[in-house]
Amino acid sequence: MSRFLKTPLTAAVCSSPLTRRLASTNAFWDCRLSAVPSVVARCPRPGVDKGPISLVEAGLIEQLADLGWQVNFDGHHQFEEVNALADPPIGKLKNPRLVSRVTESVAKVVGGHAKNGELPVTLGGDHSLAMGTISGTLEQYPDACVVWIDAHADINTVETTDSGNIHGMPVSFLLGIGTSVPEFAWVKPLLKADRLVYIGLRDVDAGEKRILKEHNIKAFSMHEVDKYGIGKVVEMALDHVNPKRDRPIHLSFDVDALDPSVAPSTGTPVRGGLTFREGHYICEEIWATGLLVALDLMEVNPSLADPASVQQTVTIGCSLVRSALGETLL
Ligand SMILES: [Mn+2]
Repeated sequence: MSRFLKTPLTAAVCSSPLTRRLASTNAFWDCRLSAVPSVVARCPRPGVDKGPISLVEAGLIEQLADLGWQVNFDGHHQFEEVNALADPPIGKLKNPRLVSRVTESVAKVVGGHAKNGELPVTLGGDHSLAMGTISGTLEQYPDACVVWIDAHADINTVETTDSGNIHGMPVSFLLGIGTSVPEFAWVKPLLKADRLVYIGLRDVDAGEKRILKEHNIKAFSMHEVDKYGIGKVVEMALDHVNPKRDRPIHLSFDVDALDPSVAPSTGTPVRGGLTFREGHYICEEIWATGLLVALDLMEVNPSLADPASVQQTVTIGCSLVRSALGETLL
């Protein structure tokens, strides 16, 4: 059951190995959480690019077909080579040309699938990719809302970012907050602040907290999940961005929203996160609305942990996607 997608239900699985060509340069892999010694110790961290392919190798395409989806998977997207040395920072922003080119290309791919009535499922990869996926969705569905599941708000601006890592900034670009960067002129500020809601936040920079308040952006941190329970939180989140349950929904799910004990192999783990069931419940409830038009599953990074932890993270990545695409417990 889906209000916006064509039948037979068709998923277009896009895997976006952003950053692969920089893996050896170390340029992209500076950490956001410099206060966490264990994270610093593991930087730089090539390997986010392997996240998408490991989900596919784990059988995701077949699993979605078993759920009744027609699945189009056209391999892993290849992007124009950008020489890291020819991509010096713009202000603080790291690898701006590469990120801009890859995300713009993702926007076109996702927008094309959405226009076709298919459900774009983007596997990442760096969460900066959501600049592309959400731009693609909003191009086709201007009144869509975004449900962003994450430990982080990813809403730093050119002014507030300390690290210059663009994966901490995609939401501000989509909202058109902060000084605009000519390199990212293609990102139109199509997202309205009242069409965005967060669940799972627990590591938000001071500047980001200010932005959330100033723009009145609804966010349910882990505090609210503890206080109200995940069922109530998802209901309140949808009441905010989708009060009549008639707007298309773009679900952008960063696996670091889950507790590191559940999904250990990710770039910026933060303790105190969503449980296995809370993560799946969100996906199940979004699917149950019949309004899902796009899904991102981001920041699976198989290079960061021991093999058992990697397998655990990849397996849960697959099961989150299945839950968001209609798998139920009964
Ligand atoms: Mn994120």
